[in-house]
Amino acid sequence: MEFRSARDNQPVDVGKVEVRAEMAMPGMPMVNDAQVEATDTPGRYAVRYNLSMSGTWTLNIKFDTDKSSRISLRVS
Ligand SMILES: [Cu+2]
Repeated sequence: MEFRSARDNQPVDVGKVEVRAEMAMPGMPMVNDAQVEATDTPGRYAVRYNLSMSGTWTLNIKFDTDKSSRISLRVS
């Protein structure tokens, strides 16, 4: 996972990053907290998650103490 500045598209170190994968299934919400490690490259993080089924997951990303973002991840 890579973070870049919207201003100049350069990589940005965003400090601590947390990633939680969620799948909203009726009656059976699924959640997995990913392992996130900073790499030697500023702004680039290694993310490992364990997703127990295929389908569309939402990655909830927290970073830089007070910012967050969501992305959809299609797993097949
Ligand atoms: Cu599921």
